[in-house]
Amino acid sequence: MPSVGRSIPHESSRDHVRGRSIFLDDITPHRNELVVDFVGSPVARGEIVALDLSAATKIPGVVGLYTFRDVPGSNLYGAIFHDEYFLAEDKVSFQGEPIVVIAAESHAALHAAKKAIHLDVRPETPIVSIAQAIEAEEFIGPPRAISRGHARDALEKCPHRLDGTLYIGGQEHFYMETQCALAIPGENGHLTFHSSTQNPTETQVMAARVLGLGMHQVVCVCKRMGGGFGGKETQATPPALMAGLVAMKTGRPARCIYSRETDGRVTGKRHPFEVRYQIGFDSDGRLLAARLEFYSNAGFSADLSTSVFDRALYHADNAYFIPDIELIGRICRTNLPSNTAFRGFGGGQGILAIESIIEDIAEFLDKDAAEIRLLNCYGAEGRNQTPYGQIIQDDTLPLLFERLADRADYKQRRQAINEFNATSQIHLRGLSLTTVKFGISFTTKFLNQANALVNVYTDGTVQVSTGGTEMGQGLNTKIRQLVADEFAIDAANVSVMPTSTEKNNNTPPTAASAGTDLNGSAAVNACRLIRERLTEFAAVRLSEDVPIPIERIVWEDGCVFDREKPEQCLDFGHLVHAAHRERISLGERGHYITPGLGPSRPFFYYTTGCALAEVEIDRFTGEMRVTRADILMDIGQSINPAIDLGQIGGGFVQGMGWATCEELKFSDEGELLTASPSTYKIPGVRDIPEDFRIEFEQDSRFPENVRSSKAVGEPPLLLGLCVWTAIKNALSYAGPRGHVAPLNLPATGEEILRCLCELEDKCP
Ligand code: MTE
Ligand code: QUE
Ligand code: MOS
Repeated sequence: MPSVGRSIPHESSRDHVRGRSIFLDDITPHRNELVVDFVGSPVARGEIVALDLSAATKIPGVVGLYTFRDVPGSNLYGAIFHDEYFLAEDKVSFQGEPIVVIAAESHAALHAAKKAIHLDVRPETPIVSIAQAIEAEEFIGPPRAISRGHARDALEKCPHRLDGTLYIGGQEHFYMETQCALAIPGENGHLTFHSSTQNPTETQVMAARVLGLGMHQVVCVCKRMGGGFGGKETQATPPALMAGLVAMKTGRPARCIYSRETDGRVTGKRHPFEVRYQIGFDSDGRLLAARLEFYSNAGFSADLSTSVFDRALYHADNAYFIPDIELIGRICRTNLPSNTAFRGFGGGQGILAIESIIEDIAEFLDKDAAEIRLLNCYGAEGRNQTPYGQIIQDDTLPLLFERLADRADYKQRRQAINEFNATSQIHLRGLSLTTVKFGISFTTKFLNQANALVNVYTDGTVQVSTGGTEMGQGLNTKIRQLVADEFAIDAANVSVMPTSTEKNNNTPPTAASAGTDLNGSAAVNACRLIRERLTEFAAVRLSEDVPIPIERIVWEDGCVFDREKPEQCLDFGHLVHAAHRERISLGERGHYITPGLGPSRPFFYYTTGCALAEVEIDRFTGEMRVTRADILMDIGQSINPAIDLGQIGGGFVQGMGWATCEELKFSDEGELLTASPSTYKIPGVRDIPEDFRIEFEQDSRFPENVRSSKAVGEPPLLLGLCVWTAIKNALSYAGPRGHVAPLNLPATGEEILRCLCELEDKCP
């Protein structure tokens, strides 16, 4: 029976929950292993005027203290631009910025050393907000733009226009396992890292650069992560560099594990955005022209901010055709930790503006927002090209939209809500049906490739290694299924091995939802090369005299046989054993590149979906409940329906959290005020929609991608934003008709109350 399409269990369901899975800090300490921590800047911006390590050096158990002067290679590094200091030199540019690395025999010694370090930093006034950065003209890179037609002129001629500004907050990744790494020194200057990273190659490249080694002297291994969500694409690097520096200097293994508090303070988060917009439309609600100006808060360095920003622009249309459109903006540099990849990667910020605008248009025209969405969906020729030139081929969104509206009784429920809100004194209900169209591919072309190593052993079992990393999303399970089917064997006979740069070189990060597409395809390519050889071999083995034509050889249920003589079959184990005796190679490397990408086709395809959320808000407390959510997605042919169901439900709730309860607060001095779960609220089990229905289209397929599947990782997070639009819809029932709620994100209780008091003109 084929594996693909079946819900074989993810390793987490058996082993994570029993505590059997090995995460980085479960690796038994090596003999002589050191613990590593660092002292960071007490202020967000300033100049280091004094640093005295002499007292700390004398503490028993302290083995080494290192500053930028001890860095053997380049102290400057970064994922795209080399604009970050590994250890601060004279200036500091965010609170917590590492200055001194400490190596010790024990945690007690680390703590004592931290206290004994004398550090004096002269503070300067930091830039914290987007507004301050714009004022000071602190930008990263040149202005960025995508446009089509003449938005300014077209706006002048539109029957109706709306202008506004939308503020979108950031989000903390809140992976269960904090950033961590273990470095083990070897011979000839070699270093082996175990790193909880989505990008082992990045760790390898940066370690080589900063520690002054060749990449051939560095190996980076990642067995699994306790969650990544984008937060471990680039920012797994600093703890690895710290452990690596110590290992190199002392010749001893070294481990650096961030505390939750440290992780919260120094690692970047989702980018906050500010969007200024002007939109033109007609009396039916048809979008005619738009100008959107995006500003992102990047923090102190570029990190992946340029790519995140590009993805925001690429998603500013979401699923809607806008003839004349101008998308522009700037990336703002501030004195905050450097914001980074986070599930959705700018896409969510991109679509939120247009979704918010559509709610406003609905209120303005006194129409149903769902009607306006459907009216504007990409469709037939003439209305099927994005602002960046990509043609939307066989777009199924209008179909999905109508199907979900129908299955979830949108019309009746709208009617019921109208009636409820007309008389309700305390509660207001809202309903919103939204769409998502998420582009799949890295927008940086060279990243769209992967390689895989497949080893078949003489007992018929298989090991596969790729550059893809497991962070809970089920990549390893899906790769096992794909490989099992290539050899028509049971998935139990396939092992996915720990990710290591020793087996797979120059790999892209496991990101952009393309982990299975890229690494799964590379693994399949490797398997096919082996299978070709084995098919030829079987054609000889199964024949009496002349070899059987290759086309007649069938692989099925662990057997290889001649289609015309199915009773005489070679068991896979026997076949490979015999092949090996004939000196046929049972190992192979596969390489895969995403086909068809080009300047006006940044995305291989789109993963699409619709969601419908119903919420109830309390007019007096601002409290909000999601009473029901329905999701319908097109994810092609699912490789593992149970895993995809988990991805969709989890992504939706994570998106809901961003949209409603997760609020990051920084003081004017650039200090994170929400560095713990007591001040930063992620959704809990009771925040999950009371009635939650997830479906995916059973009959949809995408034959160009591996086993006709589509990527699923990030898109459902964006669907969670329909909870936000549903809140906006609930607010539209308050105050006078035609007055829109100036709702920002997150829509916390406070934010909901602020809108209510503005709408009802009862502000204190
Ligand atoms: N699911 C779990 N359980 N944990 C994670 O860290 N990361 C998400 C998503 N789903 C994540 C997750 C992000 S940001 C991405 S890009 C994809 O998984 C990456 O994996 P994939 O490309 O293999 O789907
Ligand atoms: C989506 C992504 C990423 C992206 C582009 C996307 C991503 C990522 C990069 C990237 C780009 C240039 C680099 C680099 C990384 O681009 O995750 O190292 O030089 O890392 O559309 O998720
Ligand atoms: Mo996901 S944000 O692309 O790691």
